[in-house]
Amino acid sequence: MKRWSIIFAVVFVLSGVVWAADKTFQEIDRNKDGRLNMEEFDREALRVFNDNDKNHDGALNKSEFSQIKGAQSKFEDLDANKDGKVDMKELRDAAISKFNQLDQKRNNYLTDDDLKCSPRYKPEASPLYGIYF
Ligand SMILES: [Ca+2]
Ligand SMILES: [Ca+2]
Ligand SMILES: [Ca+2]
Repeated sequence: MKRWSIIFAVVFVLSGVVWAADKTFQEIDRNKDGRLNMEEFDREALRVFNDNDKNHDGALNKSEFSQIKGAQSKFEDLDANKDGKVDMKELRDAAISKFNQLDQKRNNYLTDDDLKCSPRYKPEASPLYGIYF
């Protein structure tokens, strides 16, 4: 019985670590103004991009892309020039269009309420994935 509770405790701690690796709204909001602008998304997206560009060729192939937990877009949709890789420019073009769709007030930032209007909104997921990936 005691051994089980130790195992559960370990699993609980590990799942907390994995979850914390997904940055939440507050962490992406670097200037702490309670809203997210495109620069803040870009910075966070670049970090995720570099983390997953395992062969360091400046692009994500399908297997690299598939490692991104929480990614909501189809690889094929992001690969605009159909070369089998997604680069930061393709990601950013797609991200800007999603950002602009949500930025109804055209003030170049998104609040938590704006993000909740997204069909891609998931309360448990990092807001990054509503815009990028
Ligand atoms: Ca901000
Ligand atoms: Ca790569
Ligand atoms: Ca491409």
